[in-house]
Amino acid sequence: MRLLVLCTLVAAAAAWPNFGMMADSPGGASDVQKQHDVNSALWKVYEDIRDSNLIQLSQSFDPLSGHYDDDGVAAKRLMKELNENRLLEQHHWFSLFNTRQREEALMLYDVLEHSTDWSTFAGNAAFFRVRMNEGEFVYALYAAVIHSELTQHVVLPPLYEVTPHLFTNSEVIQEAYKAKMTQTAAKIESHFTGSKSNPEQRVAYFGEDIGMNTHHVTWHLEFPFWWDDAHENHHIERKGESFFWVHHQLTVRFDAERLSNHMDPVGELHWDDVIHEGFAPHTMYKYGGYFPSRPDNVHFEDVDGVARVRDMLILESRIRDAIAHGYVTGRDGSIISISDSHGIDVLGDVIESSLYSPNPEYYGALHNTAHMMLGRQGDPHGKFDLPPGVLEHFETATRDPAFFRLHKYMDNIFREHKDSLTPYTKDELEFPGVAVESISLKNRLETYFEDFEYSLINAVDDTAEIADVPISTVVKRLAHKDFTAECVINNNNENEVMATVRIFAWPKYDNNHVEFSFNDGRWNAIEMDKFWTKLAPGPNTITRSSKDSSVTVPDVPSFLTLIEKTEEAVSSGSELHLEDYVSGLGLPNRFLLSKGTTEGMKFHLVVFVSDGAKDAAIDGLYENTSFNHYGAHNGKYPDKQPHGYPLDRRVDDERIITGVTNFKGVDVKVYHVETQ
Ligand SMILES: [Cu+2]
Repeated sequence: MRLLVLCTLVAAAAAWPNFGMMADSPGGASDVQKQHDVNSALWKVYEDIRDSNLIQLSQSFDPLSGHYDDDGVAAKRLMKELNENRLLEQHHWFSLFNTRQREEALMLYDVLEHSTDWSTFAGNAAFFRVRMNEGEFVYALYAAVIHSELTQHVVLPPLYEVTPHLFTNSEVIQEAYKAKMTQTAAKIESHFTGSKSNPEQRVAYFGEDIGMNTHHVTWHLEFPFWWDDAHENHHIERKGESFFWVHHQLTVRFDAERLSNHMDPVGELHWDDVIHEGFAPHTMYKYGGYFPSRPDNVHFEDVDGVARVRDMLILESRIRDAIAHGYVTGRDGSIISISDSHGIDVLGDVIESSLYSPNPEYYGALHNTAHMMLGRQGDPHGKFDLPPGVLEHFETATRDPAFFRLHKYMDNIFREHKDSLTPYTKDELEFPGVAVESISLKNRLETYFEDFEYSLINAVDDTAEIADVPISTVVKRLAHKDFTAECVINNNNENEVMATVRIFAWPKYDNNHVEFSFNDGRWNAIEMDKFWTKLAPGPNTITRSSKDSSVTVPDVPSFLTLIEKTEEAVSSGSELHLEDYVSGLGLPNRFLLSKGTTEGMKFHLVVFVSDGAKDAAIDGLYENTSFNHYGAHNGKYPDKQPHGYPLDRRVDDERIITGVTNFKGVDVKVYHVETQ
């Protein structure tokens, strides 16, 4: 049945609907038109464009005649590069970590971002799609759709269906080519990389989860390290802190998965130690061959053109010096204090590093360089002319278990900083008159593996003359049953108050069944949810469904569904309702719980209720939907408190935090139910 539906969709897509620009509101094209154009620009991105309007634009549009808010500076610059044949060829791999390739992608991003009307945006997309490297094009278009004001309501198709090579195994891709060549519909089973003799295989479902990979890529698109305020139209608030937080959460979640599978938490990687875990990616580029492998137990080597191992040690020591001092030194020698809540933001910018770093000349780019160092250990001197490693793409990085070792290393540096701050006092933590009376779960917390099917149509080569056959892959992915938590919160004040409810959970025991201390547990806390709620005087029963968790997003509809919905709206003249999918920034909603164990794995679930009026970054603005985004209004994050608050600082005496009435913890169990 499922296959049948897919067939009709594929047929619909083969007969690609064509229509001209639709007239609309004074703003220009409608959201439906924009969605249609973005779909068309990304459909079969390695092939010729199929949409006749875009084909025509690709031939007739002149980027120099578009409308821009930068006087066409970006368009002139890119056209010059194009006309002087300096741009990377098509059918070549692309990596954001390659400086020149990134510059080219960003030149196109700038052109799109500075386009002030849709005909200029769409015209440029069509024009450059047929003239620039496909990887650069996809990156630039994704970044532009996320950041441009023109595309606020456009939903980006799932990246795993646009560039499937970066999300699945080479074996699956080869099967897909075979299906295409023989014109035989295929539903190919995907398996996680490696074999059972590799213990890391037990947690491969986490690193290779396509939804988690999409979350990771999307985060890096929303908070790009290359973001330049001088160039773009706004400042991205708390970017460095967000860098810390999103990777900290991936790290602690990975550790919880390891504990669920009876493995120790991941150890940190270090420059003068061997890289214990090798990795054979079994993944291939669309163009550029296979991703390079790395054997077990290799010693870090200097990487030509990237960095020397001792440079990395020097950068690390400069950063740790800054932490010990409580300040970083700016380019001009100025002293920038990091010994307060804001310090983590500066430190995140320094460690990544982003263009927000106050002194990249001195502190370097520990994270970005480390990704390249680690990514190249299979061919450090370029002897074998191998393409970049999985660590040099945000899509593929987490497939390599060394990714988590690398991030544990950086997370420990962040912890050194957080631990240097004074613990929160009782006064700071208290919310007078408010008490969490009870926390209960309405259902058993239950995880399982489900089959997820996605299309590989865009992975294979084809011609417009021959209709597509449905080709898809089915992959197992971790999911859980929806659950509801109920909290009784007493408000002993006379008036209604606004509260911020923060929910975390951490594994209760380590792999030897030794209970984590409060201080270690809270550092391993997984953020489950955060939301505002009004508390009336007296007892309040707050029920919250896992489906509403603000750290997660629902599955984006498949590319073909997106196309189908768009074309329906086009032909009926109706509106598109894709609001739920506009931000792909959160973790997948089905991924909220760690796997747990069949007998039930104990987690400590804590609820902390703080004063919403004090927490709100914008007075009176309590938008639950905006916690996922980089900002509710004008790029402002709605919550003033640091990410992870109040568990972000060390707890020397747990009685202080567990003693306030607005904090409560209970033990819960996560059960894993084996399917098949
Ligand atoms: Cu990352």
